[in-house]
Amino acid sequence: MNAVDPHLHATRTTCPYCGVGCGVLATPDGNGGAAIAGDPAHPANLGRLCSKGSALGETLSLDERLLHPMMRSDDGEMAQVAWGDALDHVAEGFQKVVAEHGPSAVAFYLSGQLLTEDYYVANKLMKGFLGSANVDTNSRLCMASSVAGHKRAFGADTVPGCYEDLDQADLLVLVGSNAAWCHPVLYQRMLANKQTRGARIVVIDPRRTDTVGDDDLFLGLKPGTDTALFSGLFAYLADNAALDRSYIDEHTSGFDDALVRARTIAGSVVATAKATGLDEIDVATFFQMFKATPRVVTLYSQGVNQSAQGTDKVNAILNCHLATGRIGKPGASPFSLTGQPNAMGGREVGGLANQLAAHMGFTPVDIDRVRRFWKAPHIATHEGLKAVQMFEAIGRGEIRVLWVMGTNPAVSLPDADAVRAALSKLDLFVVSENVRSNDTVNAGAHVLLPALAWGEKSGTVTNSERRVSRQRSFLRAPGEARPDWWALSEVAKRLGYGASFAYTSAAEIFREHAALSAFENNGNRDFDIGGLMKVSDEAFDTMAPVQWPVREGTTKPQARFFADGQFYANDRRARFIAPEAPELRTQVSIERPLRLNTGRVRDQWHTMTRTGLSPRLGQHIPEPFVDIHPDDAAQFGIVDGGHARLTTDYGECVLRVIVSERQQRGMLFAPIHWNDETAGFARVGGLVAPITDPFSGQPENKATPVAIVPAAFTQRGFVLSRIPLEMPFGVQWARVAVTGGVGYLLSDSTDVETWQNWLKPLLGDDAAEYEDVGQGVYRAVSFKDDGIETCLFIGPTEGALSWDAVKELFAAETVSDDQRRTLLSGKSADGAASAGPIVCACFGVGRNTICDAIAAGAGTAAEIGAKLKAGTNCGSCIPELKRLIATSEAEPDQQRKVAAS
Ligand SMILES: Nc1nc2c(c(=O)[nH]1)N[C@H]1C(S)=C(S)[C@@H](COP(=O)(O)OP(=O)(O)OC[C@H]3O[C@@H](n4cnc5c(=O)[nH]c(N)nc54)[C@H](O)[C@@H]3O)O[C@H]1N2
Ligand SMILES: Nc1nc2c(c(=O)[nH]1)N[C@H]1C(S)=C(S)[C@@H](COP(=O)(O)OP(=O)(O)OC[C@H]3O[C@@H](n4cnc5c(=O)[nH]c(N)nc54)[C@H](O)[C@@H]3O)O[C@H]1N2
Ligand code: SF4
Ligand SMILES: [Mo]
Repeated sequence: MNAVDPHLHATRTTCPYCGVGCGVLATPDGNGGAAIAGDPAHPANLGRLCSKGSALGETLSLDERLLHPMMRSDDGEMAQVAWGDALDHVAEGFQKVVAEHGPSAVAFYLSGQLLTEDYYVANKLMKGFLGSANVDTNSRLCMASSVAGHKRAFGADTVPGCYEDLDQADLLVLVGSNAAWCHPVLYQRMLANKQTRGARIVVIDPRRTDTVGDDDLFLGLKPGTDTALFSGLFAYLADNAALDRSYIDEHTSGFDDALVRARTIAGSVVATAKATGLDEIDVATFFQMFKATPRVVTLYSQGVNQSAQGTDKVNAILNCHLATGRIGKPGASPFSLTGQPNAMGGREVGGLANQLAAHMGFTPVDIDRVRRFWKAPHIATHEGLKAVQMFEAIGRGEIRVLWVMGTNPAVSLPDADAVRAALSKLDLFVVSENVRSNDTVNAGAHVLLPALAWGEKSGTVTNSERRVSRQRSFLRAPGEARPDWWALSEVAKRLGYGASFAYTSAAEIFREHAALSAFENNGNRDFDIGGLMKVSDEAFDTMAPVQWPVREGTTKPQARFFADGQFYANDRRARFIAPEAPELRTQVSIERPLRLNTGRVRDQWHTMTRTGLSPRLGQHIPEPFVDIHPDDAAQFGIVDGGHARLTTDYGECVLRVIVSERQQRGMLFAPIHWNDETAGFARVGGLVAPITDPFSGQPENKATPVAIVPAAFTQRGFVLSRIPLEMPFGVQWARVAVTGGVGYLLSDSTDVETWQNWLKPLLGDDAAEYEDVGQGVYRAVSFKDDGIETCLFIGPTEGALSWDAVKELFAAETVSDDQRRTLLSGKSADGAASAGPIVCACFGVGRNTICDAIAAGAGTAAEIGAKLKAGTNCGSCIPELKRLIATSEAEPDQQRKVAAS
């Protein structure tokens, strides 16, 4: 089943990160690693990969992996146990609590990073056999508002368009999407369209991100005001004869009411500008462009979904596309960009608490249909609790047993401190994981079940354009790791449901899932892959990426939905929705004068359990930070490069400061990635308000009222080590992978002696130390064999050394005598300047090298590319290259200063 021999030829598989769903060719090296390349035959990427995908080979180490089932004993220690014992314990726990407290006292919390087959089995077990719909997923934090918006408008959760639309559009509107960093391969596709066909790009985001190109229209609106912008657009289209009247009349309902509402929210360009904080001229330009361009794709992501009015934002966008009939046509469609590799697969199986299965809901007819198909003894008859409410119910003791699979809620849910506290109250807390340690595991898990990871697991995922692709194993299952579907099926057997969970392969589960999608479908449900329900094991193994629907008996592919106006409501019409006027549900105040926006950086993935292992990816942005506008920084006494303490009603953290004009006044931005495993005091999820959208239940992750004050530290430094180390308490630290080990960036206000005492047990016989007592500088290096084993550099914050030169020596296997002598100076032995922080992750090109090339005459990103290759693979760093060129023109010395900080 999972005893795959490592075959040394390339395996076609799919990237485990974002929803673009790029095809990957993985060639195992026979030692547990693999060479990674883009799959030229995969329609999502045609051979391209972004920095994260390219670095997948650096994330395959088993060092941090959970390889055996573990159980907490009575003395609180985790100990390895046999699979059978762990599974017995889990089954008994579920059985006992269901018997005593009913099925609503148990829950699963799943993930858009599971395979469809894992997801299907989990959903079937909980909703069909345990009798509860308490199955929710991190997709609640991600896609739920799009799902709810689609269902309200289309009668089904359908993504109408496909990636080819991005090549064919003349106008690409990105709303709340930083695609340059979060969907890089698709973003490159959009840029190619811009370059070859002249497509225009509009970016709607409170921050000027790297997604905004020089000649793009950037609408830096006030947070949460997207509904006003698209209401204004709707009214403008109506007032300027831009409607598709026949489409509206024949295929939709609710137009008049929705238009009346749009007019009350923002009935003119002037009113729209006022409601959004934008310039009238920019609003008018955008409206005019949208009106004049039939081929328009509006792409939206977390700036839309993660909002207390996310569903209304989605519908405000869909209204404009329905009103112009620009839906499901080549180059003309709304397009929800999905986050995770299998966000879509989760929706297909019904992994959300308010779905049943296969795009069916909790209507009597659907419940009966799914019950008969599954031969389910205890079918759930009503919706379960959505993520935020689920964890609140855990906190109140109403849910007593929880199985978490493939997600790290102690980091990623809002009000994450409360989540952690809730987890510690569970009677039984089961975690299926790839890693031995993360914030959720450490929040008091009773049972840990080792799951196969990417490269080992095998099944299917569905990307943003409804394309089902295979993830294939190319590495042997390590230790006792097993597929998630296997662990679920084993528990089901122990609960007495063996006959319904007798799966022996992912292919078998996939066939059942496909059969359910077609069961009594008759064209009434969009999700139908009945054409695949008889796929043989061999055909499943070689299955090429395929877009749904794949209806039985039809061979004609269907790339798009709804150009024909046939929707999925009973009357087959789409609905215009009248949204509420935008109004943030939290208020800023004197105590909390700013709003905290949160999101992603280019080279890290979520809670860093995988990208955090890649030295290449650790170089772009090595520590957590907060972006602040210069005027706000001045007002609150915050300095660039210093630290600041952020406080909300829910929690606190301390972050390094970046003062930037790209940030709008009144708002801060902090990345979500760092957590208690990878930093001290930087778990941003602890700050976020647990306010949710009334329709989707999705939390508003992007606008929590916050206070900021300076946090000054007297010392700054770093540690490089072959193995992870525990930092002294109270230190502000951030950990990233470096070549050959781990690196910690440190800030604190203790003294040199504290660090000397901390280091003492780590310094071996062969060590060199340097101390300048007057200056408060201490540097120490311990050697093993011919290389560096551990080193610590600490000194006053002012004038602190960069770690680049030392990192280069740490990476080398042997350090020469000359290098040893100069090491403690922080300079490289040959006196050459270091490459500086890496800008181009694909080719490892540093900022200093790039600045030298600019100084030597490279005046465009293309010229830098020709000289250094930087920016010529995934292209994600091109905006940064352009910025470096612009800054060096303005102020030639500025770059060196930045690089030295
Ligand atoms: N590098 C990287 N890529 C990823 C991921 C990752 O962790 N790292 N995660 C994947 C996942 S799961 C997801 S969901 C996607 C997310 O992809 P994106 O949605 O593109 O990423 P975010 O950074 O969360 O947020 C997008 C933007 O929304 C903006 N925003 C905030 N408030 C508002 C608002 O009120 N209106 C508008 N219009 N914009 C607003 C933010 O400023 C931010 O720039 O990325 C996927 N890709
Ligand atoms: N403030 C704020 N919070 C956010 C967001 C935001 O923008 N702002 N974004 C939200 C969004 S969109 C998302 S998607 C979430 C993501 O947040 P999470 O889902 O919590 O983050 P991950 O780090 O992806 O967690 C995945 C975990 O599953 C494990 N894993 C990976 N593959 C498998 C597998 O096959 N089986 C098993 N059993 N385990 C596996 C990994 O080791 C890791 O621990 O964060 C959400 N939280
Ligand atoms: S864009 Fe990057 S992260 Fe997303 S699927 Fe492609 S290679 Fe993976
Ligand atoms: Mo997501």
